[in-house]
Amino acid sequence: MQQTAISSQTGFAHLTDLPCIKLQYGTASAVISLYGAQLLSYQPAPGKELLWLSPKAQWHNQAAIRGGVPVCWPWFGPAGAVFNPTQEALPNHGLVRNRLWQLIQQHTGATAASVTLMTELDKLPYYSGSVKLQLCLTLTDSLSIALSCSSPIPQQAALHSYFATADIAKVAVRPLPHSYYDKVSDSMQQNSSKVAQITSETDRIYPDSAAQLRVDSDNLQLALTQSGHDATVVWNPWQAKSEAIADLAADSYRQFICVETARLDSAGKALALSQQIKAL
Ligand code: TA6
Repeated sequence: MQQTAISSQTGFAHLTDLPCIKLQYGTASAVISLYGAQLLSYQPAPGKELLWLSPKAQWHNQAAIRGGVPVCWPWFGPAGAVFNPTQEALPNHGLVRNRLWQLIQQHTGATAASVTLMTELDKLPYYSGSVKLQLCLTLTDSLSIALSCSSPIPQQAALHSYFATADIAKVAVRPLPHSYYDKVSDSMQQNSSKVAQITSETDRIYPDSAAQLRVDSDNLQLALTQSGHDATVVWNPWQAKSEAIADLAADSYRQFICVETARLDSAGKALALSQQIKAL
């Protein structure tokens, strides 16, 4: 039996005034920000950080925090026509990364610690009713993030995880489908192997990806289990984009790989998307 605990804390890393919640399960811990319901830290053992947070991340002035596990909802990337009938200027990756979510449930037991955060939107650019989105974080000998919305509205979503690596050149993500949409060249591509390795700017959408993935590098051996998804996104901005993006340092691209569990089908139906992270 492990000791479990949940506590509030103000601040994480250099984001000293950020409202956060810390979960503990034995010697494992996780920290989630109420701003964006964004997981910022997962340490399966003390000092073994699996997530990456940008040294230039900020959360004031409506900024989305760069790093951890941002929640993209109700659209992924720029808002497509379904989500933006009046062609407004709408933010990339949706509307919930820069809102304060509410803690609505917490539980500590012998086998897990968990919290549920909720945000309610009174209206969306394409839907006038009120919609609730929940994120449940469960820490046990792995960490699960489950995002759900029971309203049958058009919605896309992604758990946009930034995993920390000591060396991007040694990262391998597998097994991935041979075929993927390459956002860098705006074309479908075929990879002869089922492994993604990062040697230049990478922004790939792999439709129909498996429920179980591995992410490996020098310091990182992870098993990811995903459900409710229809795609996995693999992103690294590489050097030029790292220099161009205000909240990344010039060499940040060497330090993380994004492996994202995504639902891109925008059909009007409920959402239940999850990513489980387990250190091997
Ligand atoms: O998931 C990959 C991606 O959509 C990229 O195209 C890239 O722009 C990235 O996310 C970061 O987006 P952000 O809005 O956080 O700057």
